[in-house]
Amino acid sequence: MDGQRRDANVGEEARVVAKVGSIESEIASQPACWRRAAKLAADVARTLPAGGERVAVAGCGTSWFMAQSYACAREQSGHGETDAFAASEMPLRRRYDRVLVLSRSGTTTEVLQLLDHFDGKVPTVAITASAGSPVVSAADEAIVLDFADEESVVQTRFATTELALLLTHLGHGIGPAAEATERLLAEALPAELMAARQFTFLGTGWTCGLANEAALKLREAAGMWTEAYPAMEYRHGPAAVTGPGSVVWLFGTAPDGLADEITAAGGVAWQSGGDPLAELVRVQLLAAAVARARGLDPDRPRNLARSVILTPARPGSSP
Ligand code: F1P
Repeated sequence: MDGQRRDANVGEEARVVAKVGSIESEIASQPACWRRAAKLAADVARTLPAGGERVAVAGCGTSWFMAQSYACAREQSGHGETDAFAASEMPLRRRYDRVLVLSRSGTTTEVLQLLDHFDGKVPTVAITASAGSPVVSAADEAIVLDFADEESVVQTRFATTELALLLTHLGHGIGPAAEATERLLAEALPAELMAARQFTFLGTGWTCGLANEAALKLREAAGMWTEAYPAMEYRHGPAAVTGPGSVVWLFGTAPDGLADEITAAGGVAWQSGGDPLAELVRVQLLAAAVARARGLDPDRPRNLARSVILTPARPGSSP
């Protein structure tokens, strides 16, 4: 198959041919993974937070940003108060009815420490890609999305698939996002995005988490200078970095007049108005393409591992 590989992880309906490496294959398989997750949502409904529960969602890196999107979508659609935390920063004294943790690897130290803390105190649920991972035994209940697991160190489809599951559980149909993504996968990446030197991603509501994830993707895979903010925060400082070679990427509707200000500063205001999840996929494709154009391997970026496992400090070592 000459450098091409068949993706066997997501079932017949999701088979795609990779053009270059794992990440491109995994990115392209997302619509199929989302539809599969949407079908699964009814089967796992009783494991996921019930309406009215006060919920905390925690994770690290990409998983934290998916937690942010879900928390906002859940609260805004009237299902109950929902907070998202980096697993290392969750306040341990607050009262929650359920704690949900997200971890593709199921081995991330900070997530396991949280589950250990809440053991026997609060019902816990983990969503992971790996049935044999420590989070499955550490949480009271677990949902295993092994069909969306990935070879690439950089997360793409696992993260969006768990979000698709959670959004479906909230009553949001994933079909339009999947269709928009299929159309987008057939498009070429715009030259002005490939040529940019700096990206600022802006979101509102549940797309703030997507903006954070978009910025992380370009940092992780391509080592790029990226930032992310709630859209209304852009004028409170972040505007200072916009200039020639900047792209300010707006998920959702731009605040009045912002696109003109970005253009006047010499930047590109990128606002497709398309489905936010499909736009995140465009960023993933861009991250892989920019990495390869720079001679980097987007599947195995420097200084990154599939999961972060911290070794305990030795007694007597300095703080
Ligand atoms: C979390 C995470 C990823 C990151 C890198 C290291 O992993 O921080 O977001 O991209 O791969 O691990 P997990 O807890 O979801 O496995």
